[in-house]
Amino acid sequence: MGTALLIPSISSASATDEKGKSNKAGEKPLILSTWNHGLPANQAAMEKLSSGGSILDAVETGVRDTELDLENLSVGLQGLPDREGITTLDASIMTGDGNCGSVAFVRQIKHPISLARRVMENTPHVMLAGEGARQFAIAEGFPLEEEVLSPKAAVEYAKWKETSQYKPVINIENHDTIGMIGIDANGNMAGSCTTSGLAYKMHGRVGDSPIIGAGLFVDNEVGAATATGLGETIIKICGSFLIVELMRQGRTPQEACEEAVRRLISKNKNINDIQAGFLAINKEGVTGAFAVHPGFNFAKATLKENVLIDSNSHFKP
Ligand code: SD4
Repeated sequence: MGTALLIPSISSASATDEKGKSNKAGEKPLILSTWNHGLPANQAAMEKLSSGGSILDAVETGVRDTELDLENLSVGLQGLPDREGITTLDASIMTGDGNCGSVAFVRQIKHPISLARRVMENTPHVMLAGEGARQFAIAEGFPLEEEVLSPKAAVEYAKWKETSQYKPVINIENHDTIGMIGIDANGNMAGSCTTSGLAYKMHGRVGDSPIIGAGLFVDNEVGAATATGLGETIIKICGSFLIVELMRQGRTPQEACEEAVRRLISKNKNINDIQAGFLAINKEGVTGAFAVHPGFNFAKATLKENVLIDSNSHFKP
């Protein structure tokens, strides 16, 4: 992390005057990230941007911070494992000119977001998965981490093994995938998304986060969107792509996020057990956020502040 704090220190106060609502007048530069781990991630991203990094550098740097957070059980190698006890990671990165890269079902890599960036920059492909992604990481000089659960994850996995029942849990302690989208002062956009996915998933399961258009989509001509929550439901509606396309047709970021949530709800009968949340920014720097259920929050950073905001939701508390 840089030495000079180029944005004011983190505030945990919700900006209640804009709870769940878009900021009507856009602002640039701007970074939005899912959940409360978005606060330190935004700070790292803004510092990168303010010290001369590109918006792509900023969104990579920001979520690398979360990938190292030992308290976080849903991002990085300390995340909760699949039902075999193996932690597998998904990540994607995209720039507003349409370049993108992702990795899925990858093991032993501390920074899958940086591996996704290498896929984008150093291969003719968009996505690498599993053993192929790991081999590519080795070729690129990424160290392989020892495959052991973090102490916290090991305790949780042992508890889960007592019943071995799989049920996606919504709003897991307010920690979840980190999706980050940002716009620089010149209107260039980029986004990143990284996760260990659903706890106790089937071995080989891949969620929305590395799927371009589902967990993340960015287009400088329109805007950017990212998602968190039950990935299967987000993939089925191409959530992030849907939001960007709705903005292209004239919806505000807020309206687009709300429409995506309505679409997701209309396609799922067991909606009481499903949480998903979306964030969006348009090319003017206007923002939107919406979730299925209460409990989703996000961090918003400008040059002036970095605040945690409670998202509005379809179902009310
Ligand atoms: C996934 N969307 O793998 C991610 C992780 C998440 O609740 O947000 N889990 O489905």
